[in-house]
Amino acid sequence: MTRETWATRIGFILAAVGSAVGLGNIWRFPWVAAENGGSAFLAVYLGIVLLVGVPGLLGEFVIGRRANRSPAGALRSLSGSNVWGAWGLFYVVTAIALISFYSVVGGWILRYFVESSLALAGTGPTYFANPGQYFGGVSAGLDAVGFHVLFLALTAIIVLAGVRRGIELGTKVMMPAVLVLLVGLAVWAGTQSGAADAYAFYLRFDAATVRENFFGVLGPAAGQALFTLSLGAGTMVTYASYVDEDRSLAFDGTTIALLNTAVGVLAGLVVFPLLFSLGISPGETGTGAGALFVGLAGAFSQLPGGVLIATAFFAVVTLAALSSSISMLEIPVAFLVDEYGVERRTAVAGVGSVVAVTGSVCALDPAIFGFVAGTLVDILLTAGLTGFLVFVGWVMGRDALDEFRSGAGGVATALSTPWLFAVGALLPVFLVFTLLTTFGMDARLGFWPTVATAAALAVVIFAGVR
Ligand code: ILE
Repeated sequence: MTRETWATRIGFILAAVGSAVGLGNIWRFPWVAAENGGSAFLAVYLGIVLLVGVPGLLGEFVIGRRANRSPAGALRSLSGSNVWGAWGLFYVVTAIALISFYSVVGGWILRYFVESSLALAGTGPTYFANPGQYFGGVSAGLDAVGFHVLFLALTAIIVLAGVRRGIELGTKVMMPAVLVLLVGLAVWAGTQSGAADAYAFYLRFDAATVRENFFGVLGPAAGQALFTLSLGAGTMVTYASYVDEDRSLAFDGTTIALLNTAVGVLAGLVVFPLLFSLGISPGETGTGAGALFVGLAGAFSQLPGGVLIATAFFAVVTLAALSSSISMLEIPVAFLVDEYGVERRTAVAGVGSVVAVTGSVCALDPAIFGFVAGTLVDILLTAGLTGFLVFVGWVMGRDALDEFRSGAGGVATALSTPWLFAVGALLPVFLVFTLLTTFGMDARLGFWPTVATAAALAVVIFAGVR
């Protein structure tokens, strides 16, 4: 059986943007940004996306396209080592952990979308009456399990249809819809009374605040950058494994990161004005995963035209979440198809059943949900990306450079060697550093030793590829 590839270049870009743009941009980003001081966070986050996210994304692309395999098989076949093969299984586990909590939130969103549509059609505005109480019901018990399974089933249908007819076609329809609706919503939100305060909170750049908070926001900003670009789980390795050799990975990767960032910033331009219009200061909405839902649903219930806006908003979020969840489900599915010759249908059914159970555990137990969605995901993704980058820098080495240059233009080719130093030395050290700060290391103490280690590693790689 020949392996599928993307039918078109834009198909790959949109699928990857679809993977990147998701709950991370619309639900997690405003929430994490608000908790970490708004604009100060935004500045550090954008820096990390550019300096760590883009090169890291290209690292995953290089592995995937070189091997034409999903992560586990790719690491084994490129290195010829069973140790790397075993490490590859880590990504299958990460993907399952991710999609387990992700499809629970996807289920909440789906529920809000269904309810908003029903209200729009005139059949009873359930959540508009009491947003806070309503969320309690949505996020607990059998209701949460049911919508989680429904969301997962939608994901599985798309993945079942395959790379071209499912993922590519699906994201080609979903992503433009998300962009258009989101721009419309941002313009509308800009006309609301809280817009000016929201922009000040979110966009005003203040160098002094950034400097003061730099080390504090580093960990969350890095975690969010990886999450939003879908890095560290191997979705981008998997998607790049369906890319032809004549495409410039550097160009595509930069485009994908830019589009993803634009959507993230745009989502903030929708969410913050709405919250401020209601007099809710985002930093005070609490840390709970549901704060944003309660705040937004409250805004929709009070603002003129709220039902229509709510329907559009939750449609955007549902589509964005779906185009991400398919990229996560594709990892274990591609693993079974590539490595064990399992039929796609059987693989989707098998992995789907496992996630139906693990997701239900997350849906029923808020403590497990909180742990998986927060700490565990940050750790898995950071460790996962570190593994990929060490592999690119130290196992692939020159091969990575060749792969990077294949199909690339002059500028990208010129940047390929500095890129290899970055992914082989600077980025892994930086990622380990952020991981240690997550575990409580004093960032100020660790900073200079980290810089020294990174520099030393860069010298060794330079000596190797010269
Ligand atoms: N990047 C997506 C998001 O931001 C998912 C994260 C795939 C793992 O929602």
